[in-house]
Amino acid sequence: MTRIAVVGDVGGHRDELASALRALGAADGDDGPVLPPDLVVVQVGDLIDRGPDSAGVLRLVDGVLTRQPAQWVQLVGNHEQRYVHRAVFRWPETLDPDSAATLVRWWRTGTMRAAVAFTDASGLGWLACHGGLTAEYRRDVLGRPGTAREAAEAIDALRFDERLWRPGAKLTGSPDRWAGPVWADAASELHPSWLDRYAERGAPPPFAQVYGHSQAARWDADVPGLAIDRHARHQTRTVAGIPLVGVDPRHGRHAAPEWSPLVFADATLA
Ligand SMILES: [Mn+2]
Repeated sequence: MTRIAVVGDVGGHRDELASALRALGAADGDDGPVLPPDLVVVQVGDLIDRGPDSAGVLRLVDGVLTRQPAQWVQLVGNHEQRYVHRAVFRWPETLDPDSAATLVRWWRTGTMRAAVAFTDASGLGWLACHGGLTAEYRRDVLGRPGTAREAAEAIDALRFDERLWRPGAKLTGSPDRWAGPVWADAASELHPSWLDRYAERGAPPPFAQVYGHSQAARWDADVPGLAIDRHARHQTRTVAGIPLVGVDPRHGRHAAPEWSPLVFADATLA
């Protein structure tokens, strides 16, 4: 059986990523981490920027993708978007040319994707993408996929389509229920979208989701209906029994004091 570890935004913190992998059982090989055979890592995007060593993060991940390609799923975040699509926002840091070329190669070859699906031990389907999928984007852009797997395939089919990158409140300042899966903001777009759909029509989300990019609340907040794990740095909103889990540890220039990947025992990649 497979353990799936969903790793939140890394933000250029190579040492944090390496120690998280070590805690998951990775060995320190001569060329970088070697994952144990039962482990698949899903990284939700935003590997780069903010922290001290974006280039080192990309070298580490590129090594695992080369040596153990079946055991690492790399998703695209809006920080990678600057290199594989267009720089739609300004950022004070710029990758060196080799690092930028790595991202472009991953995107062109399909090594880096926009979404992935898996099934947990209870049989629940999960969609993973950088920002999360709103109910409106699922309905109007993707054509109502009924399963996490169909949703992931529909999102990935947009990899060279402008609609994949549709921005939301984090870029424009105005909440947009049609914000795309790279940009949707948990507090103002993703959570209200599914909560309203359920409140209006009694329709539960068709699958669970795990995403990075933003968190719905501050770590010290006390929000009804939102479970905040301050140690792991996960935030879970449950809509009609279906979880939406944010895993962005929100590292800044300095790493979060504590954080962990979200681990699913006995899961199956779609
Ligand atoms: Mn992001």
